[in-house]
Amino acid sequence: MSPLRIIRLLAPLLLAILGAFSPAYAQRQMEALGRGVVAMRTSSTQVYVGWRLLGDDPADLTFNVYRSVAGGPATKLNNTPIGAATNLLDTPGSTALGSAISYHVVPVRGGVEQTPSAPYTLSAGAAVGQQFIRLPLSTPTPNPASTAPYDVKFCWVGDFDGDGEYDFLVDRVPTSGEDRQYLEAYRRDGTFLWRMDMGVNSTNHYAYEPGSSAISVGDTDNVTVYDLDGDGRAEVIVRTAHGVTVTNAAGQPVASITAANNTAQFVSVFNGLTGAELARTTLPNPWAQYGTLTNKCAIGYFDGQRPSVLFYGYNRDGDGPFYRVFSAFDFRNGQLTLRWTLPQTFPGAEGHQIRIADVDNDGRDEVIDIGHVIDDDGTQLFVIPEVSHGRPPGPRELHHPAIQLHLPRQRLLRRRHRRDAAQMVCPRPRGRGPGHRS
Ligand SMILES: [Ca+2]
Ligand SMILES: [Ca+2]
Ligand SMILES: [Ca+2]
Ligand SMILES: [Ca+2]
Repeated sequence: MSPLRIIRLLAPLLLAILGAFSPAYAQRQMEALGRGVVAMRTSSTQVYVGWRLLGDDPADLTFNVYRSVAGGPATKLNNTPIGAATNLLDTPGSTALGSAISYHVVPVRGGVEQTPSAPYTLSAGAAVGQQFIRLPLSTPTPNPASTAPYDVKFCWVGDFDGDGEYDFLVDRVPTSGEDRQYLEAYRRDGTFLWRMDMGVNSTNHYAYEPGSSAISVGDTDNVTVYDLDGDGRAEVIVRTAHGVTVTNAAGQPVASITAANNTAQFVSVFNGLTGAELARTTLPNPWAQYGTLTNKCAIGYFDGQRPSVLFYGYNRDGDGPFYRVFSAFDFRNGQLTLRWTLPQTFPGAEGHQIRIADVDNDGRDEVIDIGHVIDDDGTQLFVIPEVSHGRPPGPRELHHPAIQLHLPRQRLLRRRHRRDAAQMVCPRPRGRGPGHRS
């Protein structure tokens, strides 16, 4: 029998064996997003219009683009449906540019128009090159008792009202002094929804050991936004403590958190539209003897199908070592439960930001923190002791089986490291890296 004939006969068996060992990837619960249409003036005569192609869109989907001036009838801008791009340049004319212009797109499949997108309105006389959305804040200062100017440091996005378009959560933090902090939620059109007063425990903003309910300090946010339960509306997830309260746009109380002391810390899930607290559980702190925890937050699909929220907390023993703990939580059927928690005692191998990715190609997400990776089940996948403090992993290539992480370093690393699940590359670093922390 010829070798070719043998291979042909064995091929089905080999494929069956390979299939048995290949991970079966379940469909991930994703956000229900619309087309995210945006428009901006690129010159005195032209407008860029862009929109979103979704991961589960059919490959043959095309789009029609419509323009409406000053609330007038919509005019189609393209002769044939657009399939090669998700943007176009419009030349609406000087008269139109002096008015508000609304754009929307309509997906086309098999020659039939589907559901139109939400419109995006470019205001009359919009500035050329303005690549952002102006969002008027509800008030110059959310704290009438303070003389400190209040600014915005971080913004989180999620669809609070379920229309498929992102709304906004922003922090309101004093730029000087020791005053309390706030969170504010807005619809995409700027409608103010609710305000969270982080309370008396948010006045200490020391980056390494802030107050028990402080947010947006140093590289820790203690806040994130995501549709955790898949109902089409995003939740707001916050590390809370005694004294946190929420009021709606009319100033009426919506939520209040009390505790027997100022050191107890919780993870709370809030309704993104109303600010009502939906669930709360205790934030594990195995290092309570060194103080409360400040946290970086992330979303990971640790079971391969549904999102969990990760809190990566740390504190410090005086001016000495940092102590860290990673805790993952599930918000399902209205209940917030601890999925796993992993205290860490080894020094270094951490950095200013974390990344979430499926590095071992099993369909479930891992947590990447500079020099170590935590497996989807909360166990340590590997540690590279020589890699110490640094910047977050840079561009990565998401084609499997290898994910490559490029790490800006703060200290020299003299040899290349390889691990089964990831390859870490550090080509001839020179000198001290950016943002060295003494
Ligand atoms: Ca929305
Ligand atoms: Ca939800
Ligand atoms: Ca994985
Ligand atoms: Ca894994």
